[in-house]
Amino acid sequence: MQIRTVATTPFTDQKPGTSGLRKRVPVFQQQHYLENFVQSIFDTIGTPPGSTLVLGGDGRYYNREAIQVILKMAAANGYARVLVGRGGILSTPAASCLIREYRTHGGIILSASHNPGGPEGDFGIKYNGGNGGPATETVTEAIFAASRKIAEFHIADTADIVLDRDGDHEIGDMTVSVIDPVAAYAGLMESLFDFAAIRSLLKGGFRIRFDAMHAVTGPYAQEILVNRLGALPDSVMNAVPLPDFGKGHPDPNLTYAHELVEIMYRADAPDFGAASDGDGDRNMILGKRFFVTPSDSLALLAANAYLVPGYRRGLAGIARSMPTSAAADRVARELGIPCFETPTGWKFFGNLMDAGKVTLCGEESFGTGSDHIREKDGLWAVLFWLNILAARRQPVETILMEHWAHYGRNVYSRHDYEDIPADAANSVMKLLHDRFAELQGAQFGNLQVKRCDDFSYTDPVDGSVSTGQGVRIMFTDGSRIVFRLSGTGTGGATLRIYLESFEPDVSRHHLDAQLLLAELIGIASQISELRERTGREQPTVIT
Ligand code: G16
Repeated sequence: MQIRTVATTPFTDQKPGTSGLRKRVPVFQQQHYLENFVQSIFDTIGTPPGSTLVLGGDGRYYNREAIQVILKMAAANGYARVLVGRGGILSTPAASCLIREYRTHGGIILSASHNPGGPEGDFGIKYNGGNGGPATETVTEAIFAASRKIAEFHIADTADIVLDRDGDHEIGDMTVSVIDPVAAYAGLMESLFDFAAIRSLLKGGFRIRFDAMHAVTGPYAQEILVNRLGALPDSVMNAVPLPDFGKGHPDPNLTYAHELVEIMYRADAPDFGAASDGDGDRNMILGKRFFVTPSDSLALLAANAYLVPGYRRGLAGIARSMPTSAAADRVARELGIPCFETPTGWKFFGNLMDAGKVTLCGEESFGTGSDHIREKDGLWAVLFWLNILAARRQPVETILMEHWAHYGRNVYSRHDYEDIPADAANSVMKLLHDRFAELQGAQFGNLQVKRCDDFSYTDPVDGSVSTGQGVRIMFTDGSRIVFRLSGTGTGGATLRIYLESFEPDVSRHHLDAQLLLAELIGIASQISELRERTGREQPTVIT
């Protein structure tokens, strides 16, 4: 095998966002674009002797091509072994699971998560460290810095590896092990949840529907829900991963998972519905004609964790991202455990979990997970819910209503304005900053502003500081509006408005969130001059 060292010049736009580098496929197809970024990763993380790497992706367009390039570069950069999922497939949680199980020098995950795929769609690449979690900001900054001064990359001249059969192959001194992408992950799930109880629930006629959205979770759901738990074969829909996700948008929310939503709102709806995203780390939970917000889901899992074998020992603490509702904080208070508020991005939970400070984590962006791995985990959340349902034998809606009756309801919604011109989005954010002083103490109907700021976070473990993480307008009654620009989009800018209020009155708990939040929605529009500055009348997505 010959190793080639190829001269290259830097690209200026290889700065990882909320979760890795995400760009349109044609950007990645530019000569040396992928190679530059991969070499920047290798130059940053080094290659200790005998290192193993995990490699796989969500099966989207360009996944296979990228895997072949990365394998040849890993060989040229001195790796001893690479574990690749069969067909190049690994869900993000399964990759995290493998990194931890094999104690590898981290892994490379190819995904743009919930963003659409295909020749004109999105592609993405991120590095996860040896703890199985997304690289910290310090590491992603170092990768970016390396990408700005790269002058050469190393690649082995060799034939492509056959990815569709399990087995070992050699590239020079490096072994490529093509492995079952599902087995280790499914085993981990079986160790956490009461599979016998879930099996008996399903056997008793409890009907479920899981939408894999033509993305990576199909094979995982098939093996776990159908083969191991005995769910009916039609319980898993859109189960074959396709490079363009069937031209869909694999984002499990009420807008993009509409096929599932229609099924769950029919008169003969199944008892439980769920969907996951492109790379399998997000989840949406539905009951019969009932949507569970991700913020409520986190709180509910925490309150019911004592019913689940893997969590019966108790929770060390809970963490949620700042824009996520404070529903989980109420549960933490009652359990007498800490609740941490971090910036958006799963990478901020890693240190807390590694330090044993938290067990459960969640984000409003349809992410929930625990310290079993270091990524959020879509199917894990589905199994956690099924375990609770098997233990409580009540409908999803009843469980939520009982939860709210006990803790009160943190009424919550997120309004997304997608693909707006970056200038307009930035001007909205600047306007809000400029208004901090004027808003202080301002009265809007019954609501009075208590405080405004731009959220910043000091990591309690390593002391690192992250600033500019979202503008918060907080009211005296505990309601709040948060404005934040997404860090995961690839076209224009996405402005997110997060709205939250607290409703203690049980007689109002069944009311629609948009209705309960109407006053806050009006204030958000007024103070941001959103319509005037973006020309948008309505959000693109409401969750
Ligand atoms: C990523 C991150 C999440 C984050 C989400 C939304 O999820 O891993 O932690 O909450 O993006 O981020 P933003 O609001 O910046 O778009 P995923 O599923 O896309 O990897």
